[in-house]
Formats: sequence, structure tokens, C-alpha cells
Amino acid sequence: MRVTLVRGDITEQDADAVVNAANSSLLGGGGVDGAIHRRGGPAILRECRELRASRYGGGLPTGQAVATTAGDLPARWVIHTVGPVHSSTEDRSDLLASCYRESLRVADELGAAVVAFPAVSAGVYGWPVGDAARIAVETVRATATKVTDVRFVLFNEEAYTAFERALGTGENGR
Ligand code: AR6
Repeated sequence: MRVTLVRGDITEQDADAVVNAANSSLLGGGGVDGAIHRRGGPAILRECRELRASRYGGGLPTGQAVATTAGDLPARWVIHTVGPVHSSTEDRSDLLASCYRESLRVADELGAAVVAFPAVSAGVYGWPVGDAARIAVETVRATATKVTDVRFVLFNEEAYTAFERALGTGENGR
């Protein structure tokens, strides 16, 4: 599997699937979620509502993932995953790792080879980006999958640098 870093906006990614840092409601929000629904148009929300009515009446649990159309986005599918809110008293790393594992599992089911991820939980959900980057990189590397390309799409310099370090491609190989 090739793991690459891009600085930019996940809604512009020409990948088979882009991952949404969603919330349990699947009905939209701010950050990546807001951008995906805004740029992807109403078809995504329509499928999310159907998923709420059928499989996820109680909401999509934290750490799980589910796919919908990508609507008007260049990608073919959106994989919605719910990251854990960061806690300073409880270690929720497993739930964050699960977001990446489950997203890759769903990508395998779809036959998606190129998958773009944002830094799940590193925004509104308050995860320190260095830690979020380490968990993201370690987990995708450790997951058996048919996905050939994982692209981390980082919105700002701080996140980009954190992922560079986690990947070991940063300045001085840190
Ligand atoms: N493309 C790539 N990365 C982005 C973009 C974008 N267009 N916009 C923001 N980021 P967040 P979370 C970065 O808050 O922490 C929503 O309201 C951002 O800088 O999108 O998992 C949901 O509905 C940060 O590094 O997701 C949930 O309620 C990273 O993406 C909640 O926020 C993730 O930030 C989820 O919070």
C-alpha cells in the first residue's frame, strides 16, 4: 500500500472514496462533514437519512464506518466514520484506530483502491494532531486491505507536519 500526504481540501480529491469525519447522526455538521455535504449536494444526505431509517436508527456508533454515494464530488463514494471525542481521562485510541480499520474494510467491500482520509477527530473532536496522525499512520499500515493508495488530506500546515513526522518523511526523517 502506498501512503501519501496532500495538503488541501478533501472535497476536491479525485479518489475512489473520500472519508468523512462525521458524527453519529449522519446528518451533517461542521468541518469536513459540512464541506462534504455542501460540495457533494443533497444526494449524500438523502442516503444518510435512508441509513438512519434502516440500519442506524440509533446513529452510527463511534469507530464504525458506512458508505454512501459521493454525489457531485469527484470521488465515487463517501465513507462516513465517527471519530471519538478526545478525552484527557480515558484512552480512546482504539476507537480512533477503528475508524481507519473500518473505513478500509468498507473500501474493500466497495472495491475502492484509492482512499482519501482527513485527520479524523483532529478538529471539532479535539484530538491532539500529533497523536491523531500517529494512530492514523500506524493503523493503516497495520491493516490488511486491498486498498492500494491511502492519501491523507491535511487542511493546514500543522496537520501536514504532524503526518509527515508520523510517516517518517519529515525534515531530518523525523
Ligand atoms: N478537507 C480536509 N480536511 C479538513 C477540511 C477539508 N475540507 N475541513 C476541515 N479539515 P473536523 P472531527 C480538517 O472538525 O474532529 C463535524 O461537525 C480539520 O482541520 O472536520 O472528527 C462533524 O459533524 C481537522 O484537522 O472533524 C462532527 O460533529 C480535521 O479535518 C465533528 O465535526 C478533522 O476536523 C467531527 O469532528
